[in-house]
This record gives sequence, C-alpha cells and structure tokens, in this order.
Amino acid sequence: ETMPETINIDAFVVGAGVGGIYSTYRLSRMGLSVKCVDVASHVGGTWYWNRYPGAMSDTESYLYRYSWDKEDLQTYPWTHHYVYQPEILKYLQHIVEKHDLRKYMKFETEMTSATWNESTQRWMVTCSGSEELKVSARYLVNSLGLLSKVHYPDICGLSSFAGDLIHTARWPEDLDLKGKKVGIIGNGSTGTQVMTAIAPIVGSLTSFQRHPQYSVPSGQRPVTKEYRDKVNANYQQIWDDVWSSVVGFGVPESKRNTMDASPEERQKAFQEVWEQGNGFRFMFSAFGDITTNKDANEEACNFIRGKIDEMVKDPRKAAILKPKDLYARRPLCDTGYYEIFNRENVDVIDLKESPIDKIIPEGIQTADGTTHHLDALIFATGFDAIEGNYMRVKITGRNGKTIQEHWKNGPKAFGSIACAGFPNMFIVAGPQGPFANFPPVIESEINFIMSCIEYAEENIAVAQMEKPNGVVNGTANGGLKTTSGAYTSEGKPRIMEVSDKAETTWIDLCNRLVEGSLFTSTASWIFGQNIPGRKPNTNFYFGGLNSYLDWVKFQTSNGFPGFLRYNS
Ligand code: NA7
Repeated sequence: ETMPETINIDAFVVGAGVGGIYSTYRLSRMGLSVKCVDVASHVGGTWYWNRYPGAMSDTESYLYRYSWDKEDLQTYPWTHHYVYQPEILKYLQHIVEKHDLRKYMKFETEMTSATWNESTQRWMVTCSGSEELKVSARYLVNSLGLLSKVHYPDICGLSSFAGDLIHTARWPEDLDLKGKKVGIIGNGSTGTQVMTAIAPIVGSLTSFQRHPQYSVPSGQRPVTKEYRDKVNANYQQIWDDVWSSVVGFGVPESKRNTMDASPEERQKAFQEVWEQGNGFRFMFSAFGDITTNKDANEEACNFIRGKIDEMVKDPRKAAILKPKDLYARRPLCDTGYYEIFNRENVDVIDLKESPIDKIIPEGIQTADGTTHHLDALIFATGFDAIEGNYMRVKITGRNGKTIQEHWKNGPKAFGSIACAGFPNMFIVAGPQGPFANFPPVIESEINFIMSCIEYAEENIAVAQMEKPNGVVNGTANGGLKTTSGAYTSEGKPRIMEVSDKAETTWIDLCNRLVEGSLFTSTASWIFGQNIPGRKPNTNFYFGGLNSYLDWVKFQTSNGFPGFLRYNS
C-alpha cells in the first residue's frame, strides 16, 4: 500500500457552503495556494443537504446572497421574494463558476483529523473519501456548518419502523408520498415548511407536536420588475443598512416600547407587519422590546394566537396549535401553515397531552393507547447545532489539546472565529457569532478571518524590513511579498493565536448580553438545548451585527489585541 503524498499548501478550507465558497474566494485572491474539501458531492453546504419539499430561505431574496459581487447583485435573477432551496444551490454554483473556484475544490472528501505541528508550524490534515488525502497547510479554515449534523431524537423503537423513515436533511430523491399516511415529528422552521408543502399531496398528514410555535405569514410572492429595479437602484444603501442593523434582515428595527402604545395602536402595528410578512419583521419592526419585555412579548403572543383562532376552523386543532409559552425562539414565517389544518387529511396530536410511547413497525403508539398507522415517518427534528460537526472530527491544537477538550463545558470561540490554543485555525459561523441573518454574518466573520490572515502575511514582510524590537513574530525568517503583491508561502509569517484571556472576555460579554433576552426562557438549539442532557450554552452574540462589526473594526485597526505576540 502506498502512503498518500502530502500536499503542501497555504490554506485549507473545510466545507463548501456559503462560508467555504467565500473563504476560498478570498484566500485565492490573496495569492495564497488553497484547497477546499466537502463531504458532499458538490457545493451548497446546508442547502446541499436540505432538499425536502418546501425548503426555502426566510430571508428576503435580495439579502440571501453575497454582498461583495456588486455586478452579480445587479444582474443575477430571482423570481420570488424568498428563494427556494434549488435556486440557492444554483446561485452558489453560479458564483463558484463565475469566479473559477471549482478548481480549488475536492468533493466527497471528509476531513477526519487536523493536527497542529509545533515544529513545522503547520496544520497536518488527513481526509478520507474516494482516496486518502494528506495536506500540510499554514492556515486551517473550518466552515463545517452550524446547522448540519442531523439530530434524531432518542425514541424507543425508532429503528423498528417498517415504512419510510426520513430525516428532512436527508430527503431521498425518489420518495413518493402521494396518497400515503404520513406522520411528522418536528414543527420548527423545517417542519412547518415541509408540512405546508406536502399536505395537498399526501393521503393523510399527522403532526406529532410537542411545542407549538408562533408563525407569521412570509409574504412570499413573485418579484415584479418595478420591485427589482428599486432594489437594484438602492442596493448599496440596502447593504449599508444591513451592516448597521442588529439582525441584518433588511427590516426596520423599531425602538418603540410595546406598552407605550395604546391597545388600538398596538393592534394596528402588529397587523401592519403581519400583512407585510417575514418573521423577523414581525418580531423587530413593530416594536423594539418583544424579545426583552415579558408584557410586550405577551401582546405579540396574543395577537398571533388570535390569528390562529381566525385561521383554523376546528377549535380542537386551533387549541393544540396555539403556543402557550413566550414568543422567543427563532421567529418562523410560512406560506399557509395554519391553513393546512383546515384540510380533512391533516391533523395535529398534542404530545404534551399524550406523549409518544414508542415507535412500532406500523407507526406510532401514544400514551393514551392509540396506534397511529403510518406509511412514512418524517423527522423534522433539526440538528445537533453549532458544535455537532466539530465533535465528529479530531482537531488537535497546541500541546495535544483537542477541540473536544476545549469545548467540554460548551463550544466557545473568540469573536466566533478563533480558539485559544489553536494557532492559525479559524472557524466560520462558530459559536458566539451574531444572532442575525446568516449570509451577512458569515461574510462578516470571513472578512475578520481574512484580516487576521492578511495581517499575519503582511506582518512578516514588515518585520523583515523593520527588524522589529521583539513585538512581532517569533517564527522569524520571513514570507516575502512578491512584486505581484501576493505573498510567498516559503517563509513563516506571524502566527495568529488568540489568547485565553481574550477568548474568556468575549464569552463573558456574550453571557452578559444574553441576560436581558427572553430567548433564554425557551429551550431550543440556540442555546444547545434541543439535545437532551446538554447544558445550556450561550451560542450566540446577542449584541447585534452592527456592534459585532464595530468590535471587529476595533480589533483589526488596533493591531489585533486579542491575539498573542511572541518574542523572537
Ligand atoms: P428545530 O428548530 O431544532 O426544530 C426541531 C423540532 O423537532 C421542534 O419542533 C422540536 O420540538 C421537535 N422535536 C425534537 N425532538 C423531539 C422529540 N423527541 N419529540 C417531539 N418533537 C421533537 O429544527 P429545524 O430543522 O426546524 O430548524 C433549525 C434551524 O434551521 C432553524 O432555526 C433555521 O435557522 C434553519 P420542541 O420545540 O423541542 O418541543
């Protein structure tokens, strides 16, 4: 057996989703040699895997894309206010082709381990796939995805089910649900979308529901030429508004207190955002304190409950569909979710009333003794979010410390991008990133990562020239800037390694910021609490995209104070 040859490169990117594609673009344009792998057979990341019927981004189409290709923003078409999964894939493939990134990518290849080598100051990476691959790289950029590792709940008898057992993130291409008796567990973003899409096709649909959720209309509709022209004419302003906003969804962010408005004004304000559509608009545009003030939150809850009563004709179903807890999960929007329960073939079972006893070959048995006969059972039960994919691989930093050890009390990363003890390793969409629209968040984090890498690369050139008085880099001996403006990989530029103190300070800040938020009162993946037995962890930075960007700017314009300096 021949050992695979080790490929020496500057930067290795893991994952070819929204984050991996942009990382590859930036690194290659920096003049670094780069390779990107993904276990999937083409680009797309979460949108490669989540192909269930109705899969749609609930960010307005004009913001569910990269901001950096200005020409593309003007010319690339989209037909609806929200993009469906196949269009998102097509868009990402288009970007890869347009910028000739495919040549850096290798698919059906999974990183299995990455180890920091102290003597070479490089990451030694092994991958498995059709052929074994060994890579030695100066920079490791992990873009493994935060909503990626599939979560199946631990329900007794699950594997005994005789019909089709499907997870929404692994939807089989040839699955035909026409006329079938279908059961579904999970009614979050995914569950509500898939139910709405399949209700008219299936024989029967039964939602086995634990916590009902608040959902508002999405406002999905075709895009008119006038609308697109208006977006195009204002695109720069639109993005500027995103960067200076809290959640980055392109919706106005109100500062008005709910309880300062009269009951009539409140009703009117809620009605207005309800009609315009979009979950984040409903949560943030009418009033500014829905997620922080209980009374305000209750007003929003009552409004939506009233709508459910109006929409769902059968009072029994309506009662089960109406949430009782706070409106403080990731806000949902839909294209007619509640209305499907007016169909005779669609029903909802209250698991709070009668929990699932076990899954049997014929279907689901609930505690009240009923057997629900099913031909197909869909799990829309989400993901082992944030750290899930990182726990699968063996990443070993300085002094043999693994990422599992580093994250044993919960995942943590400085500014969401770097971990103490993991030199020159970066994470895209890691823990404690801004709780905001993902594409702009991902772009912001990658811009920060690339500033770090540029700083490391440039710093050595400067250090070489200036012979610094011991403040820059201990590994000496210089990466030299070539005449083309690119940097050679021969030398050893500064190592970017975040300090323990900076990491802890960031986590403390995130913990403080979450204190006033009602989001802590509901158990969901946002705090890692969708996985039984896991301790709640502050997985997001709740200070807003705008203040995250201010903080990044402070880091990048003050010599990267969060990072260690070695004396030569
Ligand atoms: P989510 O939001 O994690 O939703 C998972 C759903 O599955 C939710 O309704 C859960 O109910 C339900 N679930 C999970 N385990 C069980 C068990 N054991 N029994 C009954 N029901 C269960 O995943 P999604 O895929 O919808 O969305 C994830 C993110 O992807 C979303 O926020 C978007 O950003 C895109 P529960 O509420 O826990 O009672």
